[in-house]
Amino acid sequence: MSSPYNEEAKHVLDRILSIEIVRVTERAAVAAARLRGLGSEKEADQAAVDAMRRELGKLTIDGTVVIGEGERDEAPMLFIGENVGTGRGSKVDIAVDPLEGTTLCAKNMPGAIATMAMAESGTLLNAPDVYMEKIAIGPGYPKELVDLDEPPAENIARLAKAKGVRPENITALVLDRPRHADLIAAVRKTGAAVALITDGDVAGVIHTSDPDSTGIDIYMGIGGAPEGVLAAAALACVGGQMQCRLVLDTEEKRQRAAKMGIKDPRKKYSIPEMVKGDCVFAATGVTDGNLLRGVKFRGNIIETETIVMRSVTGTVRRINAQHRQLEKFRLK
Ligand code: VTB
Repeated sequence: MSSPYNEEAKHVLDRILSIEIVRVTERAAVAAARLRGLGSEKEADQAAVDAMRRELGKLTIDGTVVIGEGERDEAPMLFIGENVGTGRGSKVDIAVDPLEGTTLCAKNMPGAIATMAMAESGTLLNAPDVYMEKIAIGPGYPKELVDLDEPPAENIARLAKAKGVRPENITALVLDRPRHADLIAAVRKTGAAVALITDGDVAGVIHTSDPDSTGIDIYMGIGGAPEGVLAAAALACVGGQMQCRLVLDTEEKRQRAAKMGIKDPRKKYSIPEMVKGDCVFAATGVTDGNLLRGVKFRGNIIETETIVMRSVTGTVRRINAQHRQLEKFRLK
């Protein structure tokens, strides 16, 4: 049993960590931003991975990557199962996407971010790098208002009714992919609008948490599973709703998932099943986007914007930082 002193120490540490992780996403974002618009997804991603890993290594945590760059045999860094941090301090699960939207960064298009989440050990869903069906709405609605297994028209109708508006006043955000042709047609048939994004569904899901400013009421469709867990961590902090299901459509994928502890390949996950404990989430803009401003290089000053959220209190902070590049300030 932990003593009250330890509980207190853990609490203080967690509060400190919610600021510490800002440095991690800031550093990854700056590294990727240096390669914006150069057309090289791989290089930009690698730069973000290197920077994130270096910075994670400085944190006083005993961390394990559960959502990372890939499975151990395919990713040399930040692979699933890698230990990160100093090895002292809280035992935590780490989910990272050092460059979410590699193509957005390579083409210098809006919406690339560097993002990560940290949660109590053993509480984040260990998802393989496969597709995931997702549906998400923001806070303030009746429980389980929308359902992954209901047709799009039914979900739009329920959401419109709960909001007290007509379907015409609802906007759904969907990844622009051929696989979503039927979904897009079904949503439009209700009269609701579809906003399409080319990449970046972590930010896409987060947009549902503040429909008044983003204009996005609901996220629907199939994206990456790692991105799904990261988005779930963000919504866990602000109280939105999300349902997800891994797309395990081959025996090979089902076996990979089974190795990660997934017994039911058709399981529908809600947020508390993907993020079972307290968590912190952070994202720094790489390119300008609706959620965050991208990195600005201004002479000797580098500016970053980060959003950081904590599930314990539901606090959302935006941190605008100026990083001075003078020799005496240069961070190692
Ligand atoms: C989404 C999106 C990501 O992958 O998860 C998407 O959020 C899903 O994969 O930014 P496909 O591109 O194969 O549709 C990304 O685009 C990252 O690659």
